[in-house]
Amino acid sequence: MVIIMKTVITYGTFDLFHIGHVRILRAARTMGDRLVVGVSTDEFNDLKGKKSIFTYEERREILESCKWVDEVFAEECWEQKQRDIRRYNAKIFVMGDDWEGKFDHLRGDCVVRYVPRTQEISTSLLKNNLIHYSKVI
Ligand code: C2G
Repeated sequence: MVIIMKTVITYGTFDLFHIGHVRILRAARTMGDRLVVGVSTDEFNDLKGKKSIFTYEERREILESCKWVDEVFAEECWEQKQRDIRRYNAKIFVMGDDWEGKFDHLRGDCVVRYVPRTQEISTSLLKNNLIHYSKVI
């Protein structure tokens, strides 16, 4: 009997891994049987105008230890998604709704789903809090 795996794919920087990341990874994984995640390299972060606290290798290792993630690969550019979707035979592409509409062009290759972001938390909020608390200690 052949079992067809329904692969879900998502992307992100995932710096200072937090509950918002956990929730979207869980939401994505539970839409299928396997979740593959493209983690932005430090170089691609530069392109995105993001400076991570954790290096790519550290962010990759953290994601690989997350129960909802089955495989991690490098996200090096904006244009690789269609190739990745084909490479992994992904049936569903998931992103937080801060990206609503930005990846609709991928609908030709797979289902595209935007899920609500977790409110009240973000990497930049954590960074600002850490900076603030380091001053008051
Ligand atoms: N996210 C969320 N809730 C938060 C913070 C983030 O649901 N409070 C989601 C984002 O919507 C995204 C994922 O978690 O789907 C990863 O977020 P980031 O690490 O900020 O990734 P981003 O910089 O949006 O990179 O090519 C796509 C980019 O790599 C996405």
